[in-house]
Amino acid sequence: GHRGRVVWFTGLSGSGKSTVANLVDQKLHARGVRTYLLDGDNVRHGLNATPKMLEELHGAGFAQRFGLGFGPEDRTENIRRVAAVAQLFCDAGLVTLTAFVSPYRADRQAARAALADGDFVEVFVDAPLEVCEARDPKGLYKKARAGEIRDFTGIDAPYEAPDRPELVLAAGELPADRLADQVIECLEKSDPG
Ligand code: GGZ
Repeated sequence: GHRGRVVWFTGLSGSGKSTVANLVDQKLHARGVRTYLLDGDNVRHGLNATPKMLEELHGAGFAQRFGLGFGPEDRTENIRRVAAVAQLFCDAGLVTLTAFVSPYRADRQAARAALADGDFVEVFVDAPLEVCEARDPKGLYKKARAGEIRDFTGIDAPYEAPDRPELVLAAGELPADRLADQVIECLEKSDPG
């Protein structure tokens, strides 16, 4: 089919958003579905570059104005731009997967509101903080606990869980491959075409 949609993964750092989204991307691709995956790796290094990255290119003042970090306003702007890009890819007929912490309900709501009914599929990657912190794949929780990183989600910055997501993944309990199958099943149920 040619129906574009946005599959919006949200959850803590280390919950498995990117892993599951990558598996869903591969599985959809294998079925001939045209997809695109937006995540921190391709967005926060490019479109939404950090102040540090921009400083090298354009100097401190420029970096201050246009770089995006992890304070509340920076996250809101990060998600606003991601939602805008996702909407464009969706218009182009792609199943667009986004994998960002996206901790604020209002920001996710705005992303949803920009799309037609049914085109926004919110997937809560629900792993308990203890599980994410035990995984700590990048050592960021450890740094946050030590006070070396500030505004870290779940430690000294909030995460607002979705009220009515289309899907909740028990990401502390099931392997990523099973979770990816649940996402595919959810997408097929809402659009069998
Ligand atoms: C949360 C942070 C932070 C802070 C760096 N808080 O596990 P990761 O490494 O790969 O995923 C996290 C990613 C979060 O970026 P997002 O663009 O998804 O965040 S948001 O949607 O809130 O704008 C983590 C890393 O960047 N990271 N500092 N302070 N995660």
